[in-house]
Amino acid sequence: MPPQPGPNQTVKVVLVGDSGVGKSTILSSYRGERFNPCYVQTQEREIKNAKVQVGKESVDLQIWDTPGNAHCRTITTAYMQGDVKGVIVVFDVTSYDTYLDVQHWVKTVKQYAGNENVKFVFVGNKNDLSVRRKVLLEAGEELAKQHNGAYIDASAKKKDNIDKIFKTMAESILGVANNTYFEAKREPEPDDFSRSDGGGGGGGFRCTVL
Ligand SMILES: Nc1nc2c(ncn2[C@@H]2O[C@H](COP(=O)(O)OP(=O)(O)OP(=O)(O)O)[C@@H](O)[C@H]2O)c(=O)[nH]1
Ligand SMILES: [Mg+2]
Repeated sequence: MPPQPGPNQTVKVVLVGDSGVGKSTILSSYRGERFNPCYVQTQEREIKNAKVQVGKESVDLQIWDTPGNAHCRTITTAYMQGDVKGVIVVFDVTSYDTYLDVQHWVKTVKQYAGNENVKFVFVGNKNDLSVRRKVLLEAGEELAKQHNGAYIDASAKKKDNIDKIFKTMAESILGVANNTYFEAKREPEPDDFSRSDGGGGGGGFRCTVL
């Protein structure tokens, strides 16, 4: 097994999932930005850095937000290359298709990431839309079991469990996570967050309220 990254090392984490599931909104929510109901489709990758505290240690995550659009998937596979330590796979709990597509994303990661020890955190986003919910919590937890990762039920809109996504990923990379983490009722700690200058375009051209 390759050595685990030590504290204060920058590690690459990629956010993937179908278009519209809320990847960019999760990231902006984590940064403390206001929820934007307007859909601005990601066209290229955007990179943001987050320092996440795990106990007395901190991990610098370099988070790559990728476009879910099927037309951009060749580019997205390129973003998965390099030394990827963790992948956050997002689906929309109101769309069963986006849940089914998680398997496609996992397969693509395994094919391109070049790191068989890559850590997975699965996120069922938009859990604020409970009336429209199609994917049960248990189905999300099943993904975590199947791929030896963690599952987090979240809402970027309500900022519910958003800190936990990145904290779980950091813990997992440091090798201190356990699969019951998401059930633990820990208070989120303030994370230092800064935007890097490596950002590509986030410039979308559509504005659709889903
Ligand atoms: N109700 C609700 N809407 C959300 C939530 N998260 C995101 N959205 C909305 O869903 C739409 C798509 O969100 P994005 O973050 O742009 O989705 P994305 O996965 O980055 O999409 P691509 O960039 O095309 O891959 C936007 O209109 C958001 O406002 C959530 O937790 N709840
Ligand atoms: Mg996006």
